[in-house]
Amino acid sequence: MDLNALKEAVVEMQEETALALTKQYLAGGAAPLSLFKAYQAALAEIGRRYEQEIYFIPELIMAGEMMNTASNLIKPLLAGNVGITESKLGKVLIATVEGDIHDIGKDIVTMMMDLNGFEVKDIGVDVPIDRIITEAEAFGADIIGLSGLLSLVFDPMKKLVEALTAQGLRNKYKVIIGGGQMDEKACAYIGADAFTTDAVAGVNICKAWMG
Ligand code: B12
Repeated sequence: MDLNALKEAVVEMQEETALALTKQYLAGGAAPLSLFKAYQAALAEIGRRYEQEIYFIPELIMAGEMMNTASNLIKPLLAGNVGITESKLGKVLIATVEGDIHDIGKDIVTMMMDLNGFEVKDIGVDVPIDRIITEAEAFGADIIGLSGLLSLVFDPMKKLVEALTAQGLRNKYKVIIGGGQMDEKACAYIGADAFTTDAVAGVNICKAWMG
């Protein structure tokens, strides 16, 4: 199914068309995940236009709202596709780190982890690194998942990994970082075990870690 019309409508801020197309594609049997991908690609393009000063904050806000509306339609369909898993694969603590309030990607990956058999605790946005560590300890996490969309999160993420090492906890946790800005270089700088810009790929990395 060609989802370009949907991507185009989102990029062009045609809220009603985007919603109508989302419903139409879902009714027509489009894979729910492919719709998420179309929205993610559209939001990346909106981000580029923001950078070029073609779009401004109101467009970013509207993009977030369109994505949230779509998520609410798509999520129940994903849940229906996957059976409830009795025994959990492992525990993942997820947070968007301090300084950053972007939560759309975090919420998607939290849902995908949950649907794929992980026990997930999402402790929200703008979370100080000390609290992330305390919560991971209390939850008994196997994996710490950090979300961040702003490049200013690289430093707090790096500090978190350093704090784990200083407290003798580094080997206790796998650390995965996600968000549109993440790449190999950021991952090496931060000292994380893996990075991803895709929720499904992130789930697969975590599954591989848990054997
Ligand atoms: C929507 C949006 C907003 C909304 C956020 C709404 C919300 N509730 O989240 C609002 C309007 C609030 C916003 C605010 C700002 N934003 Co903004 N925003 C965006 C935009 C357009 C889309 C982000 C998004 O939701 N993408 C869709 C999701 C699904 O993708 P994703 O987050 O990458 O997540 C996927 C994967 O990365 C992965 N993933 C994500 N997290 C994790 C974690 C783990 C553990 C794993 C495994 C996987 C994973 O799974 C997801 C699904 O596949 C981006 C553009 C872009 N290129 O990303 C800019 C962008 C991130 N914003 C930007 C900026 C500058 C800002 C502001 C500073 C603007 C301002 N001057 O006020 C503020 C910052 C506020 C703050 N302190 O955080 C810049 C950041 C630039 C930089 N290098 O730092 C971007 C890149 C735009 C740009 N190109 O300039 N923004």
